[in-house]
Amino acid sequence: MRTQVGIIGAGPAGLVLARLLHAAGIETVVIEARDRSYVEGRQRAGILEHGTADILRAAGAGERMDREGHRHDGIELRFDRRRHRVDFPSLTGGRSVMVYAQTEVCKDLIALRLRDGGPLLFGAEALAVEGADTGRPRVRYRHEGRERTLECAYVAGCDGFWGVARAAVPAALSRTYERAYPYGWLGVLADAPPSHDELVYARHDRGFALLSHRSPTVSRLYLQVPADTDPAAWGDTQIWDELERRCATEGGGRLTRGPLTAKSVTPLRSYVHEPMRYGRLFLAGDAAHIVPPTGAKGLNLAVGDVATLARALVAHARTGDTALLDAYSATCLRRVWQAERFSNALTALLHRHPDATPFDDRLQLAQLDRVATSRPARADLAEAYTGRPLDGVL
Ligand code: RFL
Ligand code: PHB
Repeated sequence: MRTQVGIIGAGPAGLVLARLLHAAGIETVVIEARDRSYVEGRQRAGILEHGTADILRAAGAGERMDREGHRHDGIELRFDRRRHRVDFPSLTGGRSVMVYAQTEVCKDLIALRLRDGGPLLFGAEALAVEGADTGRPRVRYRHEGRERTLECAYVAGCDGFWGVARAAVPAALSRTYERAYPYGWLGVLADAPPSHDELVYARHDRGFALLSHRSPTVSRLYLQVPADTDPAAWGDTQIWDELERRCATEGGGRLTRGPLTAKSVTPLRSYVHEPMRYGRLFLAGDAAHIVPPTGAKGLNLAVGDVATLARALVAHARTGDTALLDAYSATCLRRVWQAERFSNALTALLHRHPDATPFDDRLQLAQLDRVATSRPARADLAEAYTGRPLDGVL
């Protein structure tokens, strides 16, 4: 098989890229290792930055998001049994975020792709990217029990952190930057209406907790746990009790409880691979970088990368100019490192390090108090959380 842009991975990065290129008349083939129901059911992100929602709309994939998603104008921080709201529009000149789950973003994009008739092969596992530094890169993959080759003008490695595309960059050219955190998140889905109308980020001596939303009847909840925790070791009542304890405030109410329908543990990690381009191979999304989920940046970075890549590929197709393709890695990495900085800082602000001393605890509380009482500190958080505009991409 032959195509203009071979896309490995049908997560948010691969699916948005396929959609943007289709709209510009550029032919793509998407190959995805897993089956459709797995990709559509994988529980992950919930928060779309302002700019991400705009890109989805511009790609013609914003209709259900605008109908069923919820605009959130702030978050609540809890610490020391007190609550502090961070109001986004007043701190950022009118920006907000959209609560709309990654599962729904992927369902919408898959439906559009199949309607467009563009090839999207499920159960097609890329084995390697070959000839990335030549004029004719190829993706070797396995589909329906047979090994095949996809010949491309360009390859987009959108295959997530565990994918194969990154390995095509020669070790001598690769630089990686990494931090593993000594804790993870136990994430659950609950058939229970959200207990608070905005997301709640809680810092507690027993660890971080997050109350998020999926719909008016489904909550998404997280607890900081040791990285090697077995989710099955946590019973439902124990999870609710722990969430309630960590989110408790003076005079505050109880959480609305309901049956838990999914439980998993995610380790927290920061990771950046540089450069994000090698020859005709472009890495995008989690294939190139990981942030801890505290700042809700992962999906947004993935969409930002592919919007930048689509613009560069379209400019090249129309004018033959390679300037934007040549700038791709540096353009993305600038934004990536800002997200790494913010995600790391918010993680450190809200999580309890297992080796924290009483001095560390007081410093952390002083820092939170500064966010609660200083408008510039709050504005800094609000600006990073809602995301900076993707200049020139739309
Ligand atoms: P994905 O979503 O991992 O998709 C990669 C796809 O590639 C496929 N694949 C292959 N296909 C073919 N051949 C191979 N050899 C392949 N190897 C892999 C995979 O099956 C998959 O379908 O990467 P992408 O597209 O870069 O998207 C990144 C996001 O998924 C990720 O950054 C976010 O989910 C991170 N994240 C959050 N991001 C946000 O912006 N806001 C949030 O609120 C947020 N919350 C979260 C999160 C991630 C979490 N976990 C579980 C890591 C909360 C959690 C708990
Ligand atoms: C989620 O709803 O899954 C979610 C929300 C905010 C985060 C991380 C995850 O910071």
